[in-house]
Amino acid sequence: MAKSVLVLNGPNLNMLGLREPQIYGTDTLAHIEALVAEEAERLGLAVECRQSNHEGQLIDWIQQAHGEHHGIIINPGAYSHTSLAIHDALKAVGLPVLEVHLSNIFKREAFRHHSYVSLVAVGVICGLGATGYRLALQALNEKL
Ligand code: CA2
Repeated sequence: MAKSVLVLNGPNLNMLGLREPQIYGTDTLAHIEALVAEEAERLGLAVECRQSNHEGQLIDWIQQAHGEHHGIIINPGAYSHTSLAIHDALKAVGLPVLEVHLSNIFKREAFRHHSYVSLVAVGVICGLGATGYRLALQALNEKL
């Protein structure tokens, strides 16, 4: 059976392509999810993409990934820098996690330089836009 990957996007990422293209590019979230689906098919992986603006919803999906998915790719958005609860949920679920950021968070404000999620991630990809999700799928595929 195909290994399954859960791809989570956090708050405001539903706005992609609509605002701040100089930071986040012109791709919409739907376009990024289509690229992810295409790459997953090429790799022979099953994939499920979800986005929420709510911390608790993201945590529920992370918990439910147990027994359902084999790995998680997450762009936690601003929760990267604030959410100990998402950190704890990812740690508890025990699946390999790849963290993705569209922008290079290290070239931006100091408050974006720390991520609670990075502490529980196998790896972090940032600054490569939509390509980051494709690379994360490839990296996770090698881990699974
Ligand atoms: O670079 C990333 O992918 C971020 O996770 C994006 C978050 C930001 O808080 C992180 O520091 C880095 C923000 C997502 C906001 O997305 C928007 C997209 C279009 C218009 C407005 C916001």
